[in-house]
Amino acid sequence: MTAGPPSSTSHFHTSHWGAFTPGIERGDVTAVHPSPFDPAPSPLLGNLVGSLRHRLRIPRPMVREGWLRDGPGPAPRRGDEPFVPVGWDEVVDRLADELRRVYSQRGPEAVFGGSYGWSSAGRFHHAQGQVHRFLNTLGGYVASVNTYSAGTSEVLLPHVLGAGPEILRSLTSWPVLLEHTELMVCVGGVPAKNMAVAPGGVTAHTTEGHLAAMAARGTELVLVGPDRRDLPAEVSSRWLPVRPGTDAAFLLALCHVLVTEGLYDEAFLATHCAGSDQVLDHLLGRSDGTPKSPRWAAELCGVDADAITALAHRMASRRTMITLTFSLQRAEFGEQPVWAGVLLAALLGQIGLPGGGFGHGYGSIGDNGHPAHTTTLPTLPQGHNPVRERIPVARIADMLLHPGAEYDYDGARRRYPDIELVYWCGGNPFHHHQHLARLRAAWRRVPTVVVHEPYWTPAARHADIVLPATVTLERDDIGASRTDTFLTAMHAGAAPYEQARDDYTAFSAVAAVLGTEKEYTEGRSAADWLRHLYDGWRADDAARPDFDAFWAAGQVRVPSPPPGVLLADFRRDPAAHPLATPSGRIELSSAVVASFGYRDCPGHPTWLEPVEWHGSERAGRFPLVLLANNPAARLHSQLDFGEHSRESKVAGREPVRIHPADATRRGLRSGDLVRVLNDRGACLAGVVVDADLSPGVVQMSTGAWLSPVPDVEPLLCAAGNVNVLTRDVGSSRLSQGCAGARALVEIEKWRGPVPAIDAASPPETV
Ligand code: PGD
Repeated sequence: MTAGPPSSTSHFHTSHWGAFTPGIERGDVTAVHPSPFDPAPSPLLGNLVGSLRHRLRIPRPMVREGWLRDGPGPAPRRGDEPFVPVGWDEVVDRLADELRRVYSQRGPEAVFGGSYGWSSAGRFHHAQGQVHRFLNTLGGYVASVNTYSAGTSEVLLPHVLGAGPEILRSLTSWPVLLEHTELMVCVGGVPAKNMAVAPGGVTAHTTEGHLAAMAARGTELVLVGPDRRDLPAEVSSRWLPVRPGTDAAFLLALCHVLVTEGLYDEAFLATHCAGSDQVLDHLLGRSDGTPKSPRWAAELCGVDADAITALAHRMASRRTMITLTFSLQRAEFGEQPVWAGVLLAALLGQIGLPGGGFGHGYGSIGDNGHPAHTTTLPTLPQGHNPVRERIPVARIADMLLHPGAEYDYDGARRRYPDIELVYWCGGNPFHHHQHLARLRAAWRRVPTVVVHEPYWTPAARHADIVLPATVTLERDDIGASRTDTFLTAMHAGAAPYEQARDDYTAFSAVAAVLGTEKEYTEGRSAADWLRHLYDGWRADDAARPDFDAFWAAGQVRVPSPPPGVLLADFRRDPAAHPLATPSGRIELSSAVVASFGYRDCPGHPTWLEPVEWHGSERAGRFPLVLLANNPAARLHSQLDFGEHSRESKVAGREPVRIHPADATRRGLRSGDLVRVLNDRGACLAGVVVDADLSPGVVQMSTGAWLSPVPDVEPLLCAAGNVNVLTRDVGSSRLSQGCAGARALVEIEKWRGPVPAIDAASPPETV
């Protein structure tokens, strides 16, 4: 990244991690100049340098050799076979033939088009929007619901608060926290690394500034979690290192103190909550004989009982915000800490007051805590999908492995569809999914896999038909997000690499062969669509500049809505503003959830012993709890080859952080190459000894590109993809969310010959 003024030839652009103007020479990015409006530009911008002409770009359409030879069918070597370069005309015809075959023989219920992924910023060339629109014109597809980010809460919170994602988008704003919050208890921290990123872009990164200002003003910030780095040391005043997976026990014990010492707000429970009796019985041990006292919790979570009691006293005596990160729910029984956090906030009686109550996702993503615009952003219409079948997003491997099998989801009994063709555009399942050996086996059962990608990611390598996509700097687009203060004219800065085409052009060509072009394009070119989408947005407010003025100016400012307080209206008048729960109130226990009879998600917050934690039998073999969380040096797996991401590697691999005592016990030093393993797989990693972690806990980020070492079982990844180690189970039968945040592992020094990272070079072509 370069500071200072951009060159005169460059135009504005934006990314999920910030707005910038690129310096481009000979078709590639040589420098990135952050937006002058950004007080804290993200170093992730540095990954863009050299990314347009990188050797991992896909130069032309490719078809897997075996698919070309044998046609569609299960492929035990998919992901290991060479590719054959073909021309656009040929690939379009072959793809159209295959789509025709599948739609006519098996119907749209046999096409999986969920195609989860962040792809790039830009409202029109939004890869998921494009693929969904395209498949809808063919008759529809099996979709996915919920996200890998917050899928567990997205299903739980409607039962508790009457809304899921909407609630997460209207958290109390940072300026309100700054003014009113006296104590902020950050369960899972407020990790700075995640705040650089927001879907659609953040022109001004302000969150870290807000945290620093809160600390300077005297707000007490307490980190509850096993990794000291999850709340910047400069701002946090206290660290309570709970054991991973035990947050629900810790939170219930705080509730226990409030109840047994009469420090809770009985009136708030009576006027704003439902189901208090059942949950109080549980807290006091009247229903199961075990009071959820600090002493009970201390045994489980490792935090001293007196420290828990003292924290409860402080919370009850001042304006307190309880924040809960998304990582808490990206785990087995992930509903419980979130529900327990809401219960704790309800007992304190500060929900809906400025600076009090709870927040979910501060620090999990850059735009949480910033008020969202109320107008609709320019959005490509996706058409109508007549297929009702949808899977919870993180159940993809189950679906492919067990067609026709039944599963539970949010009170319903469902059946997995039988998939003949997977279409992926703008995501990397071999990054975002868990237990990658299992996903690989599942993926190889599908007769045809189609992927659009700019780069030879693991997802592209595991496809049959690969269409080379442009990257965002190679096309014009409009950048906007629900909280960004600017709409950005994303000017193309370079010609498409080799034969790469944008997703819209690729889909239009296939649609032309299939006779659906008119429905797909509506007769518009990409440039026409930009103007059309912008004009639709402008129609909301006549004061907005016309398209040409916007395009020439590069950005138009979008005023932020005023700061808000979560559930303020409901607090003020619960009868006039009831929640969309059966009672109209906050459901501290839910008769609906209880009626499902799920042992892994009972009707009120409960601590449930995870299968993988320090206390489980399995810890005898794999004694370290691995935190598998989002990376600081890139967005997910994007541009892992970029400069900034590469600089973060240790011994050329993804770093693994380990406490000094655990390192000494294993004879490890910083810089050593190690194997991180369990019985699902293993990966190589570079050691970083770090006292900022609790003993017994190690941390590795997601996003290193899967690079299987040939002929090694179970799967060994040479690059350090942490999802070879995580468990592929739903968080519970209620939400079936992603449970990839933690796993039990062991670490040992790597003594053999050092395997090459195949993912760092393109696959073989013939
Ligand atoms: P990305 O790396 O962003 O990851 O998973 P996701 O699949 O979103 O993938 C986006 C892909 O789109 C990249 O390969 C990029 O090259 C491609 N792309 C970019 N622009 C275009 C374009 O214009 N067209 C096309 N066709 N492709 C394009 C993220 C997911 O991972 C998320 S959101 C979360 S929160 C989860 N987090 C965790 C976690 O904490 N722990 C574990 N163990 N696992 C996780 N997985 C989840």
